[in-house]
Amino acid sequence: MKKLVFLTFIVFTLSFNAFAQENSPNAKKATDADKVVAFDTDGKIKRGAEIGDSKMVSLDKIFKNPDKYAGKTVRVKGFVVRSCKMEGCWAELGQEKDSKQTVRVKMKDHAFFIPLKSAGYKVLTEGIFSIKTLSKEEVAHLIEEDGAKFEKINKNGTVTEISFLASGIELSKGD
Ligand SMILES: [Cu+2]
Repeated sequence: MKKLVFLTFIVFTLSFNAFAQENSPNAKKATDADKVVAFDTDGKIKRGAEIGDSKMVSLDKIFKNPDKYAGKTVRVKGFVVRSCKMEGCWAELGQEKDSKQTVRVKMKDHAFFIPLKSAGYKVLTEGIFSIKTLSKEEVAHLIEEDGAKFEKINKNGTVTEISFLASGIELSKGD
């Protein structure tokens, strides 16, 4: 019984955390300026915190061994395969523009955003990996409202995926 209570607690905590981001005191709504593609003079779109000099890890390594990098601050490169169509609060990051295997990059605290038409751009981002289970409701929201795609949806409607909480992100023209 004790175990069951504990497990229930864990499940609640996890699902609460999934929504906590949008309720962060730093959370914002994307403005029109956030939503449009506007490169700076260096040919970049920089959003969120300045990218630091944490360890560079390839997406390939992450896919092979996600647990090893969970909880550590690292930098990754890739391409935007798809991104949030509503506010630009997440991007599916792949090794190529049309990769099937992707990592969901979430802009930390819902406090900064990438343009709505970010697909195909090259990405450099810094943040923290985690393995996340999204609730059925979240999965439905991401698909219906935001235009997300999932490789594998569990029978009960949840999705377990590799997530990346970005503190900062840089986009450039990819070729
Ligand atoms: Cu969004």
